[in-house]
Amino acid sequence: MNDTVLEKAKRTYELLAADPAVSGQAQQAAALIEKLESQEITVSMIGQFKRGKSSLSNRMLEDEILPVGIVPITSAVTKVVYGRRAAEVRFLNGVVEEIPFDRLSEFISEQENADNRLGVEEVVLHTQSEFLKNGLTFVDTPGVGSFHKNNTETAYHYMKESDAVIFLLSVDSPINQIEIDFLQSTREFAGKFYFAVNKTDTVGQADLDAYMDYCGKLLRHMMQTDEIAMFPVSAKSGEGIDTLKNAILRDCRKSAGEILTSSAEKKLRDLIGSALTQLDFYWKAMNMEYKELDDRFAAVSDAVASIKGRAADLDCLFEVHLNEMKLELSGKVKELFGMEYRYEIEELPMGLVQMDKEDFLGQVDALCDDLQKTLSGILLYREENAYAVVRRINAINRLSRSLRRIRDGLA
Ligand SMILES: Nc1nc2c(ncn2[C@@H]2O[C@H](COP(=O)(O)OP(=O)(O)OP(=O)(O)O)[C@@H](O)[C@H]2O)c(=O)[nH]1
Ligand SMILES: [Mg+2]
Repeated sequence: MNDTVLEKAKRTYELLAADPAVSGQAQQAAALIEKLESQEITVSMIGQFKRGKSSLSNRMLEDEILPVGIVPITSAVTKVVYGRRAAEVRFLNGVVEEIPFDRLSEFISEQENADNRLGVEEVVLHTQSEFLKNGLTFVDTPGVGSFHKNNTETAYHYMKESDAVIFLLSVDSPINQIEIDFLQSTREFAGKFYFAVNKTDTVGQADLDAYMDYCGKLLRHMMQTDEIAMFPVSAKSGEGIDTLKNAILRDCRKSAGEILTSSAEKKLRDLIGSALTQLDFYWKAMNMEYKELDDRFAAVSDAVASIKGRAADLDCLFEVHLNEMKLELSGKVKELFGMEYRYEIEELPMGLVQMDKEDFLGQVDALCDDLQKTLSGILLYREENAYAVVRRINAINRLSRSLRRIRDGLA
């Protein structure tokens, strides 16, 4: 069964990779293929802020590694995998830095890294937890709905990567609209749901029963199924944790393929949808007034000139600057043309190899020139040759049709 969705993902990748107009989606398809081939499941802890996600994660991992607290805390996606105890911070600019565990909150707490001013992309922790032994990746995420909008955005953005989710509720607060909205979005991507109800230590049995009954009905209605898996737990006392862990491990053993297939089909549907939206945009761009396109291309030229000017003045950390320039150019294309134009961001472990300046300037030039050439090509900017125009229009039509066919074949 997995083969089918894997084949569809591969076919999608081939189609997308052949057209630079959808390079962002091609990268996503490549990541999806890698995930399906590795057959490794990602289980994410998600929910509203302060439900106890990090506390419950610590309990499940039997290691007090994640910072917890009374105010909004978690601000970065934190992945946990099996291995010798170590922590690494991955920055948006590609730099990867190993840090001691006692410095974690500098990078993943809202208080110490407000609005993610340090540019953390994610943190990866390695610990020898039994729960992770069979290759499961566990992820703690920022909570949605707090004053800190960047945390909500990070959580929404990240949930697209989860295969299975532990959706954390808390017995001291019935499910609310913020949680309902978040759950509706998550349904579009995850293949399996575990609804954990935390803080059971704070109520008596009668109140807990009433809560489970009320939320159970609501969740069955929202998920349109009677098979809702609900787990009352207390991160504080440890009650119910083993039942939750065992259910997840049993499913990972018995139905990993099914969970991955279901989540991969949803992800493939989403990325095809986003590629089609992008192709739609080209129609609009091709029909734009010359003046409007001229202005946008002039803005690209300005951005390129500014990058080249800055590059000439730099004298160290060339690899980091090159990655940052790629991110800057992607941002500019998004801003001017509304499209995802992504580059491979090279990973840079600390103690990077020093690129020399000549090589760096050559790469900056190539990056800038390629972007202008590609944009002109895909948007047919000032293209006088009618044959080239027809060929491009046909290519976009063919690509859209093929993508729609794959999407229609998904469950
Ligand atoms: N009584 C009780 N308190 C809990 C339990 N789990 C967590 N808490 C408390 O709830 C508060 C929030 O815990 P966190 O684990 O930081 O919550 P979070 O969901 O990770 O919060 P954000 O990262 O800000 O989204 C802390 O004060 C915890 O001590 C529980 O099972 N029982
Ligand atoms: Mg947290």
